Amino acid sequence: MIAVATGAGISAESGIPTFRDSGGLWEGRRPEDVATPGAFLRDPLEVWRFYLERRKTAISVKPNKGHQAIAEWQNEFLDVPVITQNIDGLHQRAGSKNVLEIHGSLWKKKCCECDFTADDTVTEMEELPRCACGGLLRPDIVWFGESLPELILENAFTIVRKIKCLIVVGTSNLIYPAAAIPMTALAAGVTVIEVNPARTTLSDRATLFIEGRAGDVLPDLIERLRMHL
Ligand code: BV8
Ligand code: ZN
Repeated sequence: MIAVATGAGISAESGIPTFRDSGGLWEGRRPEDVATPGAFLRDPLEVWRFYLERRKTAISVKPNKGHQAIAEWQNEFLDVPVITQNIDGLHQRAGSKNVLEIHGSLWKKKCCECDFTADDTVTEMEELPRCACGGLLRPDIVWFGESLPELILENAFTIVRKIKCLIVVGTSNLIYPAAAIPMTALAAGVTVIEVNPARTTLSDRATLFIEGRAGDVLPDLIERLRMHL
């Protein structure tokens, strides 16, 4: 069984800026200014607007060959879990099932006061959305300093301990606990293949580092994997 762990880099070829590459999302912005509970407390409308902009970008692009290759593997290998740090929903739009969104989703909102959550696709906002309970509604996304959805994270760690091969695509492996996922796989003796045009903190420890873009490497990686699995 194989699983895939993805970061912002897999959506780069679709036209969604990554976080840390030049022209990245955080250029001109500090994550702590827009992706923290404190930022939302300080200026909820500004934070909502940051995410509504990202919704507009995500709506305007399409999944790329990297997303599609993974969706095809799921047909071929049935349950290829996709553990993603991304919130853009492009894996699902490419047809992937079994997607674990460990940092939440751009397409969901939740109440700051009660456990109300709902799908949400608006891209314009005049005034702050409120829950029936009166609480402020916020993007259902994991911000810096917030813990990740426990069950999803636990499931991700369980999966990567028992598979044969984890393919890590398009992440700088800088953000924890997401960056601990490939390390957990390695510690469990799982083959870890990293696909990235640049080396990262994982590259020296990965079983195999394949330098290249997701859309170029993933489609034929499955042919090479098939021989070994
Ligand atoms: C937690 C959702 C504590 C939001 C994200 C101080 C204060 C608070 C916390 C901390 C702190 N110091 C450290 C921490 C911990 C912090 C952390 O790890 N910080 C780092 C800076 C050290 N972690 C957290 O805060 C986490 N929570 O620790 O809570 C706690 C603990 C217990 C109980 C309560 C609380 C929460 C982290 C989640 C933050 N939310 N996203 C949003 O999206 O707006 S993080 C966000 O950034 C992404 O989700 C993703 O995880 C990360 C971006 O990383 P990547 O995806 O890797 O993207 P990046 O741009 O970095 O890299 C792109 C890669 O793609 C590159 O390698 C590039 O070469 C490659 N690439 C480019 N093109 C291609 C490509 N690859 C393939 N093909 C291509 N074509
Ligand atoms: Zn509520």
